[in-house]
Amino acid sequence: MNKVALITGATAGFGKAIAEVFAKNNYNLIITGRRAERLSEIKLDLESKHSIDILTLSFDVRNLEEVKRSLEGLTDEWKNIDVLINNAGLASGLSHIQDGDIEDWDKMIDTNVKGLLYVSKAIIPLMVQRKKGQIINIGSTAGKEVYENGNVYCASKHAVDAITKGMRIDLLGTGIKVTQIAPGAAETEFSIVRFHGDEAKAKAAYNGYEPMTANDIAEQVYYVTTLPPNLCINDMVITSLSQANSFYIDRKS
Ligand code: NDP
Ligand code: 8X3
Repeated sequence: MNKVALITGATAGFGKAIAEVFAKNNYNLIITGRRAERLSEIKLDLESKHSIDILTLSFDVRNLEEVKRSLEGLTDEWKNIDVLINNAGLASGLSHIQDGDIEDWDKMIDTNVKGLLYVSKAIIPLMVQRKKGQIINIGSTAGKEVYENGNVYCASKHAVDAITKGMRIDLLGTGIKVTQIAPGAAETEFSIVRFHGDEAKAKAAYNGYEPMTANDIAEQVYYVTTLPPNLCINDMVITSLSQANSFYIDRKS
């Protein structure tokens, strides 16, 4: 029987690539995101290529009632989730704290921190009951170092770092693995969203060096699920060769 993975934010970027890699490895998938049409397209595409089933659930992770309605009623076929990938997230705006936009701050904290918690709260009890499972939280190098203008986004990813450590500690003895993957820069829709749709600014973020791709991250997310049962990767910081951390990038131009 196929294992089951639930991926939040599967309509684009890392989440979509993670869905592709897990599908290739015969996982049945629950894919989520706000853009229902994209979820349907991905389901159609991946089910036609692989012997798997996909359940699409369209909801906003910021809305507790939507999260509960979508995840608390999972049927027996879907509730035995082996891997939960908390990936949905965003940066919104890039400015000094004194110029920050409160709507941007709310969006980042509500999505990256509270959304991750709402989804986890719905799924962890199911894993505890089965005494197995793996939670993979997508953090960031922004959760390791704070950079100029990154203030609230960095805070939200430092929260993901702390929540992941807390989950790992509190779930000791339950059989559940907890892993954070903390990527550096990767070219997805991330920068377009950060710059509120300004594609030129988004492109410029990757000037002079080669960022990672979504597939680079997806392969590592899958890798951390393939360790022997007694091993757990707690934290993986991963960047392209040209990036050492949030501050140092070897830009050729
Ligand atoms: P994308 O913008 O390409 O994808 C983001 C995904 O998150 C989309 O599927 C989007 O779906 C989903 N999402 C955003 N807000 C919500 C919401 N309120 N409810 C439900 N789903 C939501 O970005 P990435 O793939 O790059 O980002 C994925 C994660 O990786 C994020 O947590 C990001 O912070 C993190 N990250 C990204 C890095 C990068 O350089 N790209 C580096 C380090 C970390 P939809 O819009 O359909 O709801
Ligand atoms: C995304 C990477 O460097 O833009 O989390 O913060 S960065």
